[in-house]
Formats: sequence, structure tokens, C-alpha cells
Amino acid sequence: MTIDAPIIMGILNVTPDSFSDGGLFVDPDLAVERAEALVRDGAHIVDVGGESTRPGADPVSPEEELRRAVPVVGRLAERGHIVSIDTTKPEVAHAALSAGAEIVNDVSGFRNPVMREVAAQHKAGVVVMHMPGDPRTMQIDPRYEDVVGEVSRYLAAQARLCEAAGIRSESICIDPGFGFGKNLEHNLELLDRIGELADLGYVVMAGTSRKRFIGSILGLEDPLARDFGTAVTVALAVERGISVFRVHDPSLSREAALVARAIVGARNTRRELSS
Ligand code: HH2
Repeated sequence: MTIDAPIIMGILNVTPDSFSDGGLFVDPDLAVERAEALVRDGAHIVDVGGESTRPGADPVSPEEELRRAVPVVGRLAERGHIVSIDTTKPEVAHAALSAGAEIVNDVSGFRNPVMREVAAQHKAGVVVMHMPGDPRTMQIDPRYEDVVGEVSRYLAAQARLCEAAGIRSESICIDPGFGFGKNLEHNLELLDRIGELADLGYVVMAGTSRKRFIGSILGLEDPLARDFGTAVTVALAVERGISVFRVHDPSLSREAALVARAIVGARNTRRELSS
């Protein structure tokens, strides 16, 4: 199936403690309903997560994560949706892919070689994200000499490891990991220069949705109030050549992406005509 860009990955957290939708979709029926709403609102992919990665979050056992996520993945796949599993655990990735998921979204950047093997065996698409350390410690005074350079080198190295494990380069998406071990300045610079990541030759995804840096700019404590700010980041990322977005509210972000794409498209047409 080919999908026209912008591609929207809708977020479905089946956790009690995610930072913006924790506890809302733990019930599998409500989770399926939410996924249908995400798709109606423009999501092409539903990203199911059974463990919160918010700063300071406690780890969840593989059994518990399997119990939360895999039945929902199976039901969504049966309904014909493209499903991604948001996990760092090979056993969860394997079970979700066996239940019909097609993509593994690993916030730990496929550091675990078994994750790479599982994805390769299932011929899955992968999202390789940058996160220094782990969620419990990542926000303790994050420092970089050159945030874009360091994130870019890390993602290139991890993507190459995925390719060495047998994952095709076209199946690899890289993501700078907004809010994962980054302060406000780091997030702003990464967004402003996100186009440079595309030079690595992989599809690039932006996951800015409802993140704390948007809340701190706007003075909004409530993550649910950050969708407009999120849509602005999406428009700016489209302008910088990015085409895949992981968001909680697909409708606003999709509109922002389509308007930004039309402006960029018209600019490109004018340039072609005048050259
Ligand atoms: N952000 C979160 C989780 N998974 N995956 C990718 N590829 N990129 C991201 O930026 C990203 C991600 C955190 O957001 P959310 O899932 O809403 O919260 P929580 O981790 O608390 O469940």
C-alpha cells in the first residue's frame, strides 16, 4: 500500500501513566474505539504503546506490556489498520508483529541486537529514535556540544546496524526523539535543523506531539492543550522536508501539514518554471 505524504502516525497509549493520554484507553474496547477515531481523523498508522516513556517513568515487565498491547494490536490489524508497536522489548515486538503489526517503533533506537533480528525476521518497518540513556535518567541535565551532529551520527550508526541485521534501508525511519534527553534549546534547534537529518538518506519522523517544550513556550501545563502548538511544529517540519509525524490529534496536524505542503509545492513549481 502506498500512502501520500504527509504520513500521520496516530498515538494510542494503552497505559495507565502516559503523560497525556494515560489511563484513558486501558480498556481494549475503548482503545479500539480511539484507534478508529484516530484513523477517521487522518492517521495512516496507529502506534500502540504499552509502556510510558515519559521522563522518570517506571519500567513495566514484559508480561504486563504484552498483556496491555498485543490484544489491541491484533484487533486493529484484523480491522485492516496499519499498526506500529511502540516498544523497546524484543518479546513484545515479536508478539505484536505475529499479531499483525507491521512496524516496530523503538525509542531506544534498536540498541538491543535481538530487536534488530526480530524486526528483520518479520520484515517489519522500523522507527529508530534517539534517546540518551533511559527514561528514568535522560532529563537530568542533558548536554551536547552539537545536538544536531550528535543525534545525526547516533541515528546513522543505529540505522546502519539495522541494515546489517537485514532490514532494508527503505524500511527504516529515523527520529531525533524530541523531549528525550533534550532541554528546550536542544528541542528548538533540532526542529529548526531537522531537514539536515534527511541528508542521511532515511525517511525522517518528527514526534513533537504535546511535548513539554511546547507547553513551556506557551505556559501550558495541560498536555491536552498543546495540539495547536504541535500543529505549528508539524507545519515548520514540513517546510524543512519532513513527511512523517507521530501525533495524538491527527486532525489539526494533518491540516497544518497539508497547508504547509501546498505552500512548499507551489514554491517548488515556481522555481522549476523560472529555471
Ligand atoms: N515519543 C513518545 C513515545 N514514543 N516514539 C517515537 N518514535 N518518537 C517520539 O517522539 C515518541 C515515541 C512519548 O510520547 P507518548 O507516547 O505520548 O507518551 P508516553 O511515553 O508517556 O506514553
